[in-house]
Amino acid sequence: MHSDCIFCKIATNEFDTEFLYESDEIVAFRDLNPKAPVHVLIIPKRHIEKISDTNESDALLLGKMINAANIIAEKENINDSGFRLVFNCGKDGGQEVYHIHLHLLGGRSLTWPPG
Ligand code: DGP
Repeated sequence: MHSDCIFCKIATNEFDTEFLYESDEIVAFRDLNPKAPVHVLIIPKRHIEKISDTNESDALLLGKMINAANIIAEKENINDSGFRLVFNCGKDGGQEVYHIHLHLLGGRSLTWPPG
C-alpha cells in the first residue's frame, strides 16, 4: 500500500468504489473518464508501478488479471461483440496512474491504430 497512490486507496476501498470483480489479489472498477461504453480497470491490490517492472514471477498474477477481464466482459455482455485489453506503460505509452492497470474497453467498434 502506497499512501500517495490513488489506485492503492481504491483497492483498499477507501472511497467506497463499486467493484465489478474482486479476489484476494485483484479488484476491478469503472474508469472515471470512460473512452468506450464499457471501460473497466483491472488492478492488482499489490502496488506495482509499471508493467515493465513485472517479471516471470508475476506471470500468474497477470494471467489472473486477464481472466478477470474475461469474466467482466461476459457480465457486461461484450464477449460476442469483442473488446480490447490495454496496458499503457510509461510516458510514451500514455500512462497517467503509476499503479499497473489493465484497461478493458468495449461496447463500440474501436479503431486501430490507437492515437
Ligand atoms: P492510464 O493512462 O493507462 O494511466 O489510465 C489511467 C486511467 O485511470 C484513466 O483512464 C482515468 C482513470 N482514473 C484516474 N483516476 C481515477 C480514479 O480516481 N477513479 C477511477 N475510477 N478512475 C480513475
